[in-house]
Amino acid sequence: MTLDDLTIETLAERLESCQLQVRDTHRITDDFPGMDWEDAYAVQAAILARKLARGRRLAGLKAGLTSMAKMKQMGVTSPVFGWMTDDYTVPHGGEVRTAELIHPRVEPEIAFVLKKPLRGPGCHIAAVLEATDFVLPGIEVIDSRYKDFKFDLKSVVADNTSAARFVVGGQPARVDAVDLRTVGVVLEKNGEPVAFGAGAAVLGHPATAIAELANHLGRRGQEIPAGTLILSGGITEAVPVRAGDHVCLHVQGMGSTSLRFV
Ligand code: OOG
Ligand code: MG
Repeated sequence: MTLDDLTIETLAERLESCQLQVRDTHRITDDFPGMDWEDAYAVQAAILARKLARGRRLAGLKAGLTSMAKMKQMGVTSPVFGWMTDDYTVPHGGEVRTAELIHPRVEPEIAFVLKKPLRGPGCHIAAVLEATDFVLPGIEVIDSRYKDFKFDLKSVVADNTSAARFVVGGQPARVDAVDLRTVGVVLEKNGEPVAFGAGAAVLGHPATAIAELANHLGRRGQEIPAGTLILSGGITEAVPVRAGDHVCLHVQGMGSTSLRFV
């Protein structure tokens, strides 16, 4: 850590205020070029603490920048991890109020729900599959609090990996009923297919993203509790959306989920 508690708290307040007031800001690494990963995750944790103190509840965890398409789109090279609170949840087929977001984009993802806790280090695909209750389609709505959606890794970690909204739905599948590497995904916007991919786009197998999250938390003495919903990361590049758009994600063998921007 290079930043003191007061600075961490000030940065958390700055980023959360941008989210709540729907305005962007410059990268925090512009002000603190020497900040390290622990600083970045400490800012992210301080934002969560602010929300929990106001009565919000944790609704899930996420891995991001887990596919080549996403890393290339954002110009970065390694996965990042974050969280979603209950107010980020959109019901299956529900509405997102676009005026509450800065410059939203949508991502096709596979969501995991655990029946057993996972703890790293040493967590691997097999442990993840054994601990998974079911998988299902998930659309993540990301909304970077940084100007023009441009950031470096530490800035985006501090900004809770651009998390904003998400929907899950469709047909939950057991992990032995689908091949998560070859499973095909089609993302449609207003009835037009706009992005396609297969599960293997995420680190070769989406369960790897969950294992990496468990290992990341394990290094901090934390685990992923049983029952946790986890988004494993965008399979394709993220697609910009605006008010009036309807977005639907089809995942082979797992049905569809959708949301509408109003
Ligand atoms: C960072 C969050 C990336 C994903 O699924 O790759 C992410 C961003 O691109 O703004 O959630
Ligand atoms: Mg995502």
